[in-house]
Amino acid sequence: MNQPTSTTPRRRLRRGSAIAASFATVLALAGCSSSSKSDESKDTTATTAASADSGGAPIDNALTITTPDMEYDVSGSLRPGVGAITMDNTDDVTHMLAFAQVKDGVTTDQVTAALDKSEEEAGKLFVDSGPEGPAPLGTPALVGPGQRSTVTALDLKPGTYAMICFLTDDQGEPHWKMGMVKEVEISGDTATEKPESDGTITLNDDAITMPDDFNGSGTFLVTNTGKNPHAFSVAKLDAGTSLATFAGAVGQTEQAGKSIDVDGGVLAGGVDALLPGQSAYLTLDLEPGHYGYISPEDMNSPELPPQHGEFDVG
Ligand SMILES: [Cu+2]
Repeated sequence: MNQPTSTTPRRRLRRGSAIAASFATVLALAGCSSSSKSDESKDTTATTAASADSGGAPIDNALTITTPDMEYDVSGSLRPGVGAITMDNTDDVTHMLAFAQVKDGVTTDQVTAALDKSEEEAGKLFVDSGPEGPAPLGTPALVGPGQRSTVTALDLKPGTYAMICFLTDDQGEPHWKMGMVKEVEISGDTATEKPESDGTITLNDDAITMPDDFNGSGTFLVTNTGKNPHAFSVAKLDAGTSLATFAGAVGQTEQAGKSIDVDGGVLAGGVDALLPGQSAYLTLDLEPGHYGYISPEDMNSPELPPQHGEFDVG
């Protein structure tokens, strides 16, 4: 039901807020991604991290978001600067986290009311909301049920941030309408402590380069050296399901306005929408299994983009 024209406004708010990249990839795989070239070269840096040891954030300035039954439950608080955001999906469906700064005084109710009109209308309530939407911070990507993704943004600004889930159920009802809109404050002294890195994952317009000894655990600097925005999403694949099949199914159901919880695998997190030159640390602690990774931006083909690969854990 979503033709390119109707998805454009909706994607604006997503884009740059964190979630966009995963979706762009997914939409691209379904063969109807609109062009998402961006000349913005913001110097924002972001870090994704989740301790491989404890499953928690690798730095002190950290926020944890769980998702019980269609809501964001927040614990901890964030100061500006370097801050970790953990998305721990405790629900039985996939969720996402659009995380973007709203203008002074904008309330959750106002965001919800504006979303009810259009996502374009809602976009007006956000800071730095240009034609492509709020600038990305480097935040957790799509997180499937029972999965967790931690992101430590390196350049958080003080202010009020809205968290929104744009995924839908099979009837097309968006999660934000069921309660997945929430605000958090970022305030206080600027935090500068960064996680220690176990290697670099490089995203560019042609490929993803993984660390040599990558085994699915550790904290990795994810950096976009390309000319377009890129995300990094990880999916745990069931035996017999290829990355192309799973990603295609996710894209097609999203495209059809249905739940993206398809058979064949689960979205295991990642980093959303990094602009050219932007970086983020991603800490993974993946359970044993077969995985695929993908950078779903700017692809108009039903084929897998060149930026993908597979690996085994355990
Ligand atoms: Cu959701």
